[in-house]
Amino acid sequence: MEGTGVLKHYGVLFLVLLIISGALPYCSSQPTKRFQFNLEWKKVTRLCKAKQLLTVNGQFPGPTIAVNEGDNVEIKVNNRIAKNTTLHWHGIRQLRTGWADGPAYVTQCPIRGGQTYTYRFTVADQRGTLLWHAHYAWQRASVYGAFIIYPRLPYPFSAPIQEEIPIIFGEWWDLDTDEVEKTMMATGEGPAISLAYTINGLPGPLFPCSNKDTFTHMVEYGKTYMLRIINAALNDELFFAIAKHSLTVVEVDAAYTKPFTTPAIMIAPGQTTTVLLTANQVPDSTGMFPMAARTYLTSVFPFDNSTTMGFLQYKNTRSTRRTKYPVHPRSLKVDNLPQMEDTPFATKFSNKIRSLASPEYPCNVPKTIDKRVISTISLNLQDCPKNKTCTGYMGKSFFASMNNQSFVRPSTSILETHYKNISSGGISSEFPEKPPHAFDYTGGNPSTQNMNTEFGQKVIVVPYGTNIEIVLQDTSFLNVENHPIHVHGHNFFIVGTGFGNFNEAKDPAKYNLVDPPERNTVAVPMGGWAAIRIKADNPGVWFIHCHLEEHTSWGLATAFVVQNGQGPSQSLLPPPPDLPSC
Ligand SMILES: *[C@@H]1O[C@H](CO)[C@@H](O)[C@H](O)[C@H]1NC(C)=O
Ligand SMILES: *[C@@H]1O[C@H](CO)[C@@H](O)[C@H](O)[C@H]1NC(C)=O
Ligand SMILES: *[C@@H]1O[C@H](CO)[C@@H](O)[C@H](O)[C@H]1NC(C)=O
Ligand SMILES: *[C@@H]1O[C@H](CO)[C@@H](O)[C@H](O)[C@H]1NC(C)=O
Ligand SMILES: *[C@@H]1O[C@H](CO)[C@@H](O)[C@H](O)[C@H]1NC(C)=O
Ligand SMILES: [Cu+2]
Repeated sequence: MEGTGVLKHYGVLFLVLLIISGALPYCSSQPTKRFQFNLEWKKVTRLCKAKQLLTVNGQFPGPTIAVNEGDNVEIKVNNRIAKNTTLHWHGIRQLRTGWADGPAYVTQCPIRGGQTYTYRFTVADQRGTLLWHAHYAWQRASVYGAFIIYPRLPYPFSAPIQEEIPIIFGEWWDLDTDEVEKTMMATGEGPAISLAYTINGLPGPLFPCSNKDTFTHMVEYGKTYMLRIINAALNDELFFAIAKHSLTVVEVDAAYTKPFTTPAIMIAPGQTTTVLLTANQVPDSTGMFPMAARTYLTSVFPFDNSTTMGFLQYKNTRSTRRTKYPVHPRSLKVDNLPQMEDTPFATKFSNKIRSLASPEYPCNVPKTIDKRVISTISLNLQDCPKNKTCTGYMGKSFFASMNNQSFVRPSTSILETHYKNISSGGISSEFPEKPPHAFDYTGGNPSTQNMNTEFGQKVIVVPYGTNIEIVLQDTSFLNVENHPIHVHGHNFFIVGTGFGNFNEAKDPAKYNLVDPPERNTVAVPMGGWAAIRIKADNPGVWFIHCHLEEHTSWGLATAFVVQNGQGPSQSLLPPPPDLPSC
């Protein structure tokens, strides 16, 4: 008896020691959810044409990952194609587990064809809708899916939810998107564009051969539904609305918001928005209400100007046969969908998003900062090297940059370089903290400017616990444009936004330090700026980049290194044994 007591005692002590020493990668009291993702080709037909599509488990969109707050997650990825790949769990904090974050050559080397890698991490202190997607080349064109975190506590809104409806936007390409990127980089031109937007992989009735490829969801009059809206498109911000219905936003990027009602939403690639919808309209005899999404246009580059459409189908109406649409031209109208150029709507919508800031979910925005970095986010037009032919605008090549630094992927993972303390490898900590030349960023005549950029891997390095503010300043080089900037490994607070040039003397006084939105991706206003605050409490290397894939390819990116703090609980874990090597 005494013996077992002592043993028990030692057992507990051992566990306590393990936890204190930080040797346990995650809290062992929580269950582990396991998933198997096979990357494979699958023949998929859309818009009258079949093509081989890169998929996870043959599904398009890919499988949903649904876990509970606090769960440990293991996703075993078997790469069964003759291409490299990596996967990213977009918005997951990855506390101390940067090895599982996914961006190729930033936190890991690619998983090569035939190889396997298991992503292991814990989902802590986040709840709501996120997404996962490939983070290699332009593979996320078809390799994406929902990542849902069910909360530990009841929802902070009272409406009983009848059902959850995923609304995942994507783009349909006839071309191989890896080739689109390669051609773009080789010629210096802008990229080809997609043929259609999709809702849950389906373009809808405005496209040829697509009546059968239309997302339709049955609803019951008087019931409230939770829409988990995800923008997985490659290169386009989108507006979304459902005819005659309003949407109540309750959460963005897996952080609760103060609920507000809106006729439509704007959602940038990488962003997620959870809304409540009450089926409270009187349907006509068809019982159908269309929903639609199209681009929020802020660029002069060629773009996909199509509209994807789906339907809410009210139950118990005369016509419930799916084959009947387009029922009537009138039923294909979504009057509350903003016009493509409606920047006032986009601005008003973004400004309504506020953190819930309740006792259960306090808004932990840093009230003071240790460091402010002001960075331009810009397109560039690079002079063509003598030995190359560039067929971009004016015989030059398009690029993009932050503070005139175009990020070029290194040949090995930056996280590994950092962990092994290798000073070589070309990565430097000298990312400029201010634009190298001050100019009228958003005014002036851009065509008279020198729009060249510099190439490399300059990163921002901060000690553990730093409160850092990053001001993202759009420029008018080529065109002013809305850029969705995504930060890995941290949520941030959008404390201020504005049009024109950021004024360091005046604008900080107007910041919202009470209930600013908490996100992982900020849509920086076109011709304007956004100030974000981050508590750098996650040791590792974290990619910061534009979530328009074309801009990432052109170099609109950097990385942010958070050094280890005190002791194991503030230190990056060792790399897992199956981490791919370069
Ligand atoms: C979309 O663009 C195409 C090609 O540039 C053009 O022919 C068409 O009229 C445009 N459609 C809309 C709705 O603007
Ligand atoms: C062009 O010249 C640069 C050096 O000036 C060299 O690094 C590059 O490999 C050359 N490219 C081709 C296609 O010859
Ligand atoms: C990393 O390198 C720096 C500079 O060479 C050195 O001061 C530091 O002690 C090294 N750290 C480790 C963990 O090796
Ligand atoms: C960016 O760097 C290039 C190359 O060094 C230089 O020519 C250009 O003037 C710089 N532009 C800005 C805005 O700093
Ligand atoms: C795949 O990744 C490995 C490791 O970085 C690299 O050596 C190889 O060239 C890549 N393959 C392709 C086709 O890019
Ligand atoms: Cu961008």
